Formats: sequence, structure tokens, C-alpha cells
Amino acid sequence: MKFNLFNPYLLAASAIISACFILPKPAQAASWLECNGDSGKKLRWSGNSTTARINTISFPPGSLLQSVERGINATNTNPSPFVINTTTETGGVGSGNGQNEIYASSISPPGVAQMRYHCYWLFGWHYGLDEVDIVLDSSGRSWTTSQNKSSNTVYTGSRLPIDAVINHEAGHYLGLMHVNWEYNVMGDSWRHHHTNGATARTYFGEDASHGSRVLYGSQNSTFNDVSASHWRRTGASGEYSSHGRVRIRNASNTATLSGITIAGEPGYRVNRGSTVRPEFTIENNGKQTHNNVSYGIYISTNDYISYGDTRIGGGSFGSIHPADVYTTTIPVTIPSNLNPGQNYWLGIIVDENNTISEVSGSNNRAYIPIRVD
Ligand SMILES: [Ca+2]
Ligand SMILES: [Ca+2]
Ligand SMILES: [Ca+2]
Ligand SMILES: [Ca+2]
Ligand SMILES: [Zn+2]
Repeated sequence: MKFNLFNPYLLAASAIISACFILPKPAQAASWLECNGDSGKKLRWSGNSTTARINTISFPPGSLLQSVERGINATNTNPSPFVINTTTETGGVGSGNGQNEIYASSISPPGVAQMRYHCYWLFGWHYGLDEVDIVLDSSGRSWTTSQNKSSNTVYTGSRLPIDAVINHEAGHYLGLMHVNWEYNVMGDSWRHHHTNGATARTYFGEDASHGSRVLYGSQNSTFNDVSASHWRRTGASGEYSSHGRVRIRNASNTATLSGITIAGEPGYRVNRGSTVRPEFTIENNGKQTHNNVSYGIYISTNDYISYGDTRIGGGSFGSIHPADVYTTTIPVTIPSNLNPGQNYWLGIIVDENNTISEVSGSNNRAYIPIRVD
């Protein structure tokens, strides 16, 4: 989709948008800004890399700096050729100083990307991004530098992961805008993780990766990555997509099973020998369609899904396109020999037979807690 930015009276070199206050309209793909309503004039950087200066007064070397760098790395793990390089500085910060900076200050939202761009006609069109600053709120918000789900407020902790908000704001840095019609990091980035065992990793995801390709094209080198998540889109909240955990549906997919909290996370009660439909979000974060993608469904005695767990089903997804996030349910029969009253974790492994040469194979697994009755 597009936002028309042309102001015929604007001949100044630069204008600014605080990316948290743009109103979007529903459309098919990721979103970005367009100069004069022209799809040939997308607002992006003129080259395929820029440098962001991480302020080490805000984020000192150690876990704070690492969490910011991890968020940028998550954004950089996309199939476009564009790369955000990082360096550090201790100098002054501000919008309009010609430097792309990442720093902390007292602001109202948790994070904001201040995007400076130009879009004007002067004997020809001139347009593009000029400077983007990423600012995180410093006014006593409970941040964490950890990827442990025991720290994360959307799991069993109480804190907001720095890397997740950096990942979202770095999407603005590329030129992407908010999306509320698909599960994506430019919506609710707090609930947009690859989680297996104790670790919940923020990631850029299919829709933003698609957006990065719309803006910058596809990189020449091979970039394959399918993944599985236990988050899904549940609706829209203003310009952001709302996300919640995936569910377990009944065999006919007409109702959701009864819920139960297991180890602090949302789980479901299942009967031994019954057929149920666990739900998972499957993404293709790469640049090409993958056909006949294998998957297996597993029963685990813990929240870490591995090939060592008990395989109870599987098959293949016919075609996984790199532009439409695929949240689906998969019928599977709960084994009769499980222990009643015990907690298990129902998991998926995609590209189970490892035929796709991937950027990351560690994001191919996701789980749903279950209590067996
Ligand atoms: Ca500076
Ligand atoms: Ca700046
Ligand atoms: Ca296991
Ligand atoms: Ca993968
Ligand atoms: Zn935003």
C-alpha cells in the first residue's frame, strides 16, 4: 500500500514523520511511503546500506548495546540487499543533524522512528529518505535485554524486550510503515517471536521481508527461510495488527478446545485418542516460493521441541508463498498411551526433512502446551 506524501508547496529539503502517528489504510502487502502517489517513487534510501550510530550513553557496551545490535540484526536478516550497518558514538543526538542515531529519551510511546525524507518537484522529482533516528523511551519503562521468556511480559515475565522494539523501528528505518491486516513485526512486535524452550527470539518475518523486497529488490545471493511461530493475527488495533497465541481447535475446526494455563502459558485440554487441530503460523521469509514443504507434528514432555520427541503426524504444505502469512490448523490424533493429567507440549517442525538450505533452521519449531485428559 502507499501513503501519498507530496505537498506541492513543500520545496524545503526535508520533512519529518514520527512513524508512530501515521494513519494507514488496509491493502494487500506490506506498507511504505510514496512520493506524489506514484508507485515508482517509493521513499527509501538511495543505496543499499546506511550506518546507524548507537549512542553508548543510552546503551553502554554489554547487554544493553548487544540487545540493540540484536534487534538491528533481526531486521537485517531479510531477503533484500539493504543492510543497516552500526557503529557507536557518545556525541549529541537529534533529528535533522544529518546522523542516523539510536538513543534513549523520555518519550510517550515505547519507541519511535523519526523519519526525515524529501519529496518535491524542482525541474524533476526528488524523493527519498534522508535521516532516520530510533528513540526508545527512557522514562522508567521496564525494559529487558534478555531473550528469556521468563523475562518477557508476553510470556511469564514482566519486561519489554529491547530487541523487539528495535526490530520494529528498524523496519521504519528501511522505509516500512505499520500494517494491521496481517501478522507482522510492523504491527504488534511484542507478540511476534520464534519460541522454543526458554528462548523467545524477535524476528523480521514474512510481511516485512516482502516489504523490504518491494523497496530494495531481492538480494542476489540465496536467501531461503521458512519458519513456524505460535503467534497469530487476531485483529487490528488502530494501525497495528493485534496478535495472540495460536489455538487448538476441535476435529471439525468449528470450536476452540477448553483452555488451561500450563507453566504460565496458554494451553489446551485434549483427550487421549481424540483428533484435534493445533494451529500454527507458517512463514516464508525468503524471496521465492517453496513447494511441498515437509512438516512433522510432535509430542514433547517439555517446552522444547526436537527430533527426539515423539512424532505423531506430519505431511507437507503444497506451496508456501513469500508474501502471504499462513496460519493454519493441522489434524492430528492424540496418542492413547499418554499419561492422563500430565502436561505435554504439542509441537511442529517445518522443513522436517531438511530439504531447504536455510538462513536459519532454528526457527522452524513451535509449541502449544496441552493437558492430557
Ligand atoms: Ca550524534
Ligand atoms: Ca539524527
Ligand atoms: Ca522435547
Ligand atoms: Ca528456518
Ligand atoms: Zn512503529
